[in-house]
Amino acid sequence: MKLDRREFLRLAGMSALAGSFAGMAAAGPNGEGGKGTMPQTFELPPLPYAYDALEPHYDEATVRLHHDKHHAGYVTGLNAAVEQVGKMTASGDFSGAKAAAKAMAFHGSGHMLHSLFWTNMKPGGGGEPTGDLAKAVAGQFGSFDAFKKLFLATTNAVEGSGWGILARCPKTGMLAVLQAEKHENLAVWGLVPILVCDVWEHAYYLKYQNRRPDWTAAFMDHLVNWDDVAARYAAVTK
Ligand code: MN3
Repeated sequence: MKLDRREFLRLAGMSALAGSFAGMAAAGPNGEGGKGTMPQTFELPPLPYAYDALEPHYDEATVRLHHDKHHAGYVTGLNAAVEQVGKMTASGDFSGAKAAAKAMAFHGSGHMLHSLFWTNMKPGGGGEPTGDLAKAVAGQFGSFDAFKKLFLATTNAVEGSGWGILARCPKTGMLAVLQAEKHENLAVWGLVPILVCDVWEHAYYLKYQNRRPDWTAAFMDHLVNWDDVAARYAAVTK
C-alpha cells in the first residue's frame, strides 16, 4: 500500500494532535478526528506498507501479529474504556471510575504509540535526518551520533515492557529522549512524541529473541522513516 499525498498529510498532521483523543482518531481510516468532536469509536489504522515490506530487519510474522493482534487489542480496549465511561455518566454509578481511567490511559496510549510506530518506519529506512530536524538534533544533543547513542541506550534500558521516545515540546521547541514503561508511565505531559521504538517483547521476540539491542539497532539503522519524523517535528509547533 503506497502513501499518497493526502494520506501522508493526514498522518503527518496527526502529531500536532498526538496525546489527544482527536489525534488518535485522526490515525483511523475515517479521520473523523481533528474537528474537535469526541469520536465514539476508534479504528485500527492500516499499515502504510505490506506486511513483508520491512524484511529482513522486521519480519513479516512479527509485523502481522503485532499490528493485527496486539495493536488491534489496544483499539478494542480503548473503545471498551470509552464505552465504560459513557455508561458511568449515563447511570450515575461511578464505582468503575478508577478502572476505566487506568484502561483509557493504557489502551489509549498503546493505540497512539503504535499508530506513530508504524508510520515512523519504511522499507529502506535508517540513515540520518536532514534539514531543520537534523539541525535541531545536533543543536540539542551535540551530534546525530550522540543522539543515536542516547536514544539506543535509553530504549535498551527500559525495564520490562515499554518504549524509547523522541519528543518535542510545543512551547519551547526542545527535544527530549524519554522512556515509557508499558505505554503510559514516565510520560512528560505536553511533550509530543515524534519517533517511538517499541521494546515490548511482542515487538521483537520472534526474530531477535532476547537480543533487544539487535532489534533497536536494526530499527535505527534500517527502518526509521526520517521524512515522517521530520514532518512530525515541523507539525508540533504549527
Ligand atoms: Mn507493540
